[in-house]
Amino acid sequence: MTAQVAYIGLGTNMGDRLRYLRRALLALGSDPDIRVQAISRVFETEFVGEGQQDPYFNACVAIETSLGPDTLLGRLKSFEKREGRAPDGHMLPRPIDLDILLFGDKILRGERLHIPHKGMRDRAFVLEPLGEIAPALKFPDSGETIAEACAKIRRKSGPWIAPLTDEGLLPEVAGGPMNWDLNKEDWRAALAVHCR
Ligand code: PH2
Ligand code: MG
Ligand code: MG
Repeated sequence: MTAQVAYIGLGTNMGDRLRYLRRALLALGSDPDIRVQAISRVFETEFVGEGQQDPYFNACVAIETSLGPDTLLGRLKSFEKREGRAPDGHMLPRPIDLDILLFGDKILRGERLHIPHKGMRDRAFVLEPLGEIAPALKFPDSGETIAEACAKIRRKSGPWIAPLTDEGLLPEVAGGPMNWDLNKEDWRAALAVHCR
């Protein structure tokens, strides 16, 4: 299979949230079948769902991969498990949640895998970080761009969301991850120090 670009949503609302996000990014970047292309800022976001939970940290990355969506999902799930997430922990507080948001122009409507990710169109915690790295990207089904979906959601008064201003997924980078050249720098080595 030829390489595809996929977008992964990262979320956590337990423990040292920035560390969990960084460990996830390092795991993605260390996988021989995955190349990280772009990294959004980190956003602190109000919990969305039934009842009350602590706020999340959310972010989004673009990856290029030769894996199919099912195999990629399997790798994300096994990483979630390694980080201590309960397999049936849907909607419970979690150390890390890695969701495939979009995968090339694939449309999948399975139980296990639903692409575009269910609910992402109504969720600022997905659209805002995704919009930073892929504003012109189109939903394969509706043709709407991520920027358009972001604009729509900003017009509603939804749950709060705020970018972290002092730190990002990649540490010690002036100007934040968006200005970090992932191809030039060994960002994995810089990140590993923060992930022990
Ligand atoms: N994920 C959920 C449920 N609620 N709320 C925020 N703010 N961020 C999330 O990533 C999130 C959520 C289920 O995956
Ligand atoms: Mg998930
Ligand atoms: Mg999720």
